[in-house]
Amino acid sequence: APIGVFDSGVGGLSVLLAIRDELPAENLLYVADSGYAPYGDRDSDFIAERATKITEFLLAAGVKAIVVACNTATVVSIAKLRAWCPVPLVAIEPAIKPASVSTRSGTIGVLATSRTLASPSVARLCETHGSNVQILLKACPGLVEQVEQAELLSDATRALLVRYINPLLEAGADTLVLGCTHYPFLMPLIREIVGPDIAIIDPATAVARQLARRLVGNLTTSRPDSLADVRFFSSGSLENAQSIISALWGENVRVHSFG
Ligand code: DGN
Repeated sequence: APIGVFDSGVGGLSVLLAIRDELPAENLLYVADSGYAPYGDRDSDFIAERATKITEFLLAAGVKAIVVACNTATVVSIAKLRAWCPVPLVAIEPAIKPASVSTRSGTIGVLATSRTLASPSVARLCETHGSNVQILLKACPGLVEQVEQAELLSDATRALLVRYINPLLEAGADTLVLGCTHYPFLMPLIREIVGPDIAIIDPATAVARQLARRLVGNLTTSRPDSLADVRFFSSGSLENAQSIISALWGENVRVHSFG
């Protein structure tokens, strides 16, 4: 059975890439809810409803586990999904804990959508891990859209990043948490802006490992003769989805329509 992975758009492909690296024999189904992206400005009920629809679709496709590869969807919908979803659910969330353990300056910056940063789950993470560490939350409107349009290196994207990141560096942050799955695709620009000495934390690999642990005993064993099957679905324009997903995934893929 395949593993289902979803995001509001193409950002979750950063998690899908980590899952493929960690579990190369697994068949994967990816849903990009691009027709409704970005989730950042939608209200919680709307996002939770989309998460439910996508989860039902993945279950109908026979998945053995579901990965919520969207921080925004996690913080608004994970409790509801856990209450009824019959297969293991693994959800990404901002890596505030590891960042607060590893910082040396005692100041960390968290980049994410406004919706994620305003959520009770992030407030809880800050309360639990913020006693000896200064946690600076930085909402980054516009970055998801830049990634959805494959503007990974443009001047406009760079200007937005500089505007969001510089105040964090000026405040002494030595560690940045990428709290939105779209942002790892901006890593080349982010690294260029912050220089070599700032730690940048992307929890995608940790999520893939957690998934592997949850599936112990239910993993696909080696597949010597054929490659694992990875299938892509989008609720947005298929033409757009096809070109952007192919670019971010690193090979030409066919995208099917969803929803
Ligand atoms: N990739 C989503 C996240 O991790 O929060 C972006 C959500 C959105 O669409 N704003």
